[in-house]
Amino acid sequence: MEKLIQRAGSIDPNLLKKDFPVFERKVHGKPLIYLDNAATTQKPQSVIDCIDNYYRNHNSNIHRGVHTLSYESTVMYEDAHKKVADFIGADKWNEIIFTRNATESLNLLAYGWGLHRLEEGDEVLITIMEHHSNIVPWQMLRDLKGIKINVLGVDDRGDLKLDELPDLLTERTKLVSIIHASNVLGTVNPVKEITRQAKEVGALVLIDAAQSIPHLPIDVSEIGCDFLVASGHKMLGPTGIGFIYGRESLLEDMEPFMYGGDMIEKVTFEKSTWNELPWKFEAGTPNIAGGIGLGAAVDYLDGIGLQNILDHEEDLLSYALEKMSAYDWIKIYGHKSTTESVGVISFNVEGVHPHDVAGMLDEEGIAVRSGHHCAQPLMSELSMDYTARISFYLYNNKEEIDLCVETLKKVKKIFG
Ligand code: C6P
Repeated sequence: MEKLIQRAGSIDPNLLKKDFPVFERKVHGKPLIYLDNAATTQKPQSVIDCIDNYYRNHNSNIHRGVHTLSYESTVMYEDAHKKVADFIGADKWNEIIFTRNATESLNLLAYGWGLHRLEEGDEVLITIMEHHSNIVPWQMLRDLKGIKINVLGVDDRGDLKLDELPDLLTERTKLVSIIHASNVLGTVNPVKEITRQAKEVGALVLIDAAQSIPHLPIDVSEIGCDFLVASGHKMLGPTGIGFIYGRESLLEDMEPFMYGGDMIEKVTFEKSTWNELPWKFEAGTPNIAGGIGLGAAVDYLDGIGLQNILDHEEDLLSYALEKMSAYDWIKIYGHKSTTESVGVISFNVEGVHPHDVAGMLDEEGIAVRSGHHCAQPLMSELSMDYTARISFYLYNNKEEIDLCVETLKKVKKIFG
């Protein structure tokens, strides 16, 4: 940790790379250039060691034994909740619920809150930028309960049409559920201002921070939101772990999502009562190793400093945009305004299918994603089916961007 803090202030991606064992391997005989960080991030040695240590030395179930191992596992798992709470500025650690991922978090809120608190005719406001995970659960409630989904659009610069927000917020709006940073365009939405306006009509606010939390400092008390969700694997943590932040009073008032072991206080055949927060929402044996691993990822990110990560990514982003914009056969989506962005660029090479672009980049050891990025409504709004996408993180450098652009030139020559 001390080593990391000393590095804070400016990021040296080449030094940081040494913390990530995956960069020791080659892909097709070439050094790995990992530009698929929006899909998932690589894991530092400290996270891998933490999981290894847990299984080697502490492995045991939590809340279920008085023996030493069970006590240690329980403390480690609860500590991980505390780390996440501190990381996002939550008042209390019991406001953090561990889930499998952002998708499960959103489903938990749709079932636990929406199913019981929304009535026919109530409205949920989302945006056209949403990931499918923040669309489909509300469609389930629309079909089940007769709620209405309103959608805030995006302009051709890739920004939300904020001037249309007041008309979409009505006295029937019970929830505004918005993506913080787009995993397709990189746009960072003004969630604090949107929250302020939502509160004026008495709506709750849910932030999908899956694409923002790994890349910029977030403070839920400053935003003023009621819920926030994210995935561990997009922030250097393990797969299979995500979380919800929820205001304590709302979580207390919510119904459980899953029923069974550990989420109960007392069970009789006549009636069962629920455990205290956050365990009411963590039924069954949880992903203990994953939770502890997420805590280690938070320690690592804290050691680097989120502002440093953001500054580094902004530098990479403007460098990449400048390089790529030099070629009129590269079509870049979004990034046309001065709004804050995270390091995500969706693009197409004229006349070449994005899967071919990604395939040829892979030949050079460069990992990017191609496809619809689980955001089909946004894709169709911007008149595209698929794109290639590069996405940066703290271990990427400018030489990697140069190599990527050089390879795109080859792609154009061969396929275009
Ligand atoms: N986006 C991407 O390649 P899960 O899959 O549950 O961990 O995360 C879902 C999710 C929700 N919201 C946003 C903004 C996201 O970016 C994601 C995950 C990945 O863009 C995988 S589809």
